[in-house]
Amino acid sequence: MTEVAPARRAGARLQPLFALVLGLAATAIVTATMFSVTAHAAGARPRGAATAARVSSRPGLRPAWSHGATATGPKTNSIAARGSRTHDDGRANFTVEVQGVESSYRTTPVFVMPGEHLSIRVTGAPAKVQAVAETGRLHIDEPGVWTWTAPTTPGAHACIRLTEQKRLDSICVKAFVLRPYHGEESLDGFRIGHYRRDLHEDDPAYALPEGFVLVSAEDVDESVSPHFKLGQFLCKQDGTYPKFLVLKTALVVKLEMLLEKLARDGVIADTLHVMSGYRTPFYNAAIGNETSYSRHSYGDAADVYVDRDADGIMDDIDGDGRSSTKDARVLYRLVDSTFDGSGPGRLAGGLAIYAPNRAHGPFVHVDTRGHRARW
Ligand SMILES: [Ca+2]
Ligand SMILES: [Ca+2]
Repeated sequence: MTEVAPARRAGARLQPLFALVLGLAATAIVTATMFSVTAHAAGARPRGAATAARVSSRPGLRPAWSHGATATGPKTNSIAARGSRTHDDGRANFTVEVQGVESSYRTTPVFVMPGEHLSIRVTGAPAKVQAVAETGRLHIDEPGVWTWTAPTTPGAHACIRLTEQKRLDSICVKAFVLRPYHGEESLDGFRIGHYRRDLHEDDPAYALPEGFVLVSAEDVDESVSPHFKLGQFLCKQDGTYPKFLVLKTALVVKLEMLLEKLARDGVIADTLHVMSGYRTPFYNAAIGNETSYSRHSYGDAADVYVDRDADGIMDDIDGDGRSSTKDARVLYRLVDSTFDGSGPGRLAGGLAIYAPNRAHGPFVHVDTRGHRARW
């Protein structure tokens, strides 16, 4: 099922330990491939329904990833007492380009239609890169360029693992196979609402989503990148699993880059709190938004803040002793100075500060609509 890049012709020169590692890896690859083939043969993905009751019976349970990054030591969110932690940026020593977005994050998500042909290109690797897919079909087009054909099962997700052969650093391009969408008001009982069919300002970024990520209860903790989980982007509306969302690779990459920027300024956080990621048009209207064109409904927007102590409000990252709009302004400046619209187009987008009110603390809205927007 899985076609891989030809191995380096160095068998005779392999050191015994390296050969052992390769042997174990090959065994694991074969096992993983067999497993996924078996799962597909069974035609089943019974994960959502089986566990929905367990999860819904625990309302208010905060997922582990939403808790503060500072797991040890006294709780603090002041800039003066951040300690000596370092930020693991989760970057590999080479870069992958998928769907027009470049990323060197060791987990990089990509969202594909059933049976879609996905082009994967590697740049900057110090040695030959080998690719192995857990499922689907992988074809090497030329050195460093592959075409992966997604399985036809909506809801499947699989790693296409790219490994450079010098230091064995690797990137998992984690492909999520979308459930095709044609404007239905709900999917498997999960309310979507209505997308407008007329494009806002003729911008194709406002086209009807072609598909949705199916999120079972187990998928909530699925990593989409080194510091973000799929569940962080779920719409906050009620409903049982499976749930559905739209998410864009560029948004996840942008949020990872923002975490790196924060770390360079001394604010080390394991993730950003995503107060609002994907919003169904149904939910967006229900919370009182009058626009039908929120970027949240297109999967490329997130309202975020730093919340290492998990108290539900922005941390005091400017060190003035309190949480306020000034802390959101720190995030704003970092985004504004990094993604000014003149850089990679896929990462350019909207940015706004929101002051605290009775319903929420301060936060910033970040999106990757493809061009600069401020309000
Ligand atoms: Ca906090
Ligand atoms: Ca502050």
